[in-house]
Amino acid sequence: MAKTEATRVCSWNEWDPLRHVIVGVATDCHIPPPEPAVNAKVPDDSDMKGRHGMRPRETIDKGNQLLDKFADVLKSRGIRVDRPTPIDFSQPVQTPDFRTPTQFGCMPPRDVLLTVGKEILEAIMSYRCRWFEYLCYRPLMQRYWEEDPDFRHEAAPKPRLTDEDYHPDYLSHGISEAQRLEWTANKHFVTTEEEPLFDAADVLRLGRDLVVQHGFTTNLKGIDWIRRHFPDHRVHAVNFPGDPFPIHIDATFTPLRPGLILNNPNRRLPDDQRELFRRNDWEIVDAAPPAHNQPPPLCYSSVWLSMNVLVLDPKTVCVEKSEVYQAEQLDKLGMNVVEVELREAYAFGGGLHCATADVLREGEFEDYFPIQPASDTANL
Ligand code: DAV
Repeated sequence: MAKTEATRVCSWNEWDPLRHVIVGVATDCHIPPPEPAVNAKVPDDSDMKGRHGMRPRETIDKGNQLLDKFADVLKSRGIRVDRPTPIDFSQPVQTPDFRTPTQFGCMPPRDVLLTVGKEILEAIMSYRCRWFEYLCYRPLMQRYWEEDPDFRHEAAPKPRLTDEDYHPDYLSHGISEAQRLEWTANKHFVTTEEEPLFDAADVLRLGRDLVVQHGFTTNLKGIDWIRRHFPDHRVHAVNFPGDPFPIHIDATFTPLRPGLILNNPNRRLPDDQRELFRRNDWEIVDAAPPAHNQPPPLCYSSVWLSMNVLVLDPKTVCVEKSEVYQAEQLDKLGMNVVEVELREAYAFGGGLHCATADVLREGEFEDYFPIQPASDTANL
């Protein structure tokens, strides 16, 4: 899309041909200071434990270099790319309910911005350090609002994020993996049901159906909020019991095209939640293993960012360059693979899908699941 073409916001799913996208920026990214939701996510043996403040300068420079190159790859394929404007993340966040000494960053945009049709919705967010992150995207939102008369710019209600939002048993040290897996299986997550909470990256857009992960960053009230906010959609709550740190659905369940989804083999969708896909002949396949057995330094995401791919159209997918097994599998599944080097930017909060947020994909609002499961609302 040429720069002179008027801005149009519209994206209904994760696979239609991508025309316009936001790519995050690593500038001034901080390791957040301790707070309940962050403490629960960062593993005890992580090199991020006990550290906070601006991330090492050389990692920021390298991260920006890779993100710029990723943007160039997308531009060379005719996709318009916009970038957020970082605010000063060394500033504290103070509300009547909490104070945190510093903030987070503006990577990854996927966590904050949920594009559904002609709407971009600023998510609630469950980390105190990410409370003001939407400000980094406001220059773009304002521009889209001025240039596209059909664009709906929405913001979900800002949360209080008092201590009532977090279960105290997640805040102790030395929680075993077995304990975490038991809690996850019982849907006992760090966030409580005090108020609606969701991150945008817990939501998959599949046309008329939105599939939302219930986990650390999104609670049932948050899913109910999404359901009430999008009355023309059907909203399905899912959870993945094999994930000891369930934040964001996009390293767990990755749609590639109508009828085909990759699922993390360590975090399989439980049988009783597969009905929607089964009834409509969608195939759920195990993702290939990651190429690495450790995340890169100062990274709080798992090695499964291997499956955090960005679909450019139903036949084309961007895969991180070192993730050779994932690339091979996608090739076998009939996709053209575009390699993108981004591993050294993983520490900023994610891979290729996380690092982006949709503005425009071609295609219409479609119903890919005409046969709905009988028992669906049981999940909510
Ligand atoms: O597997 O650590 C990362 C998802 C980031 N958006 C994981 C989830």
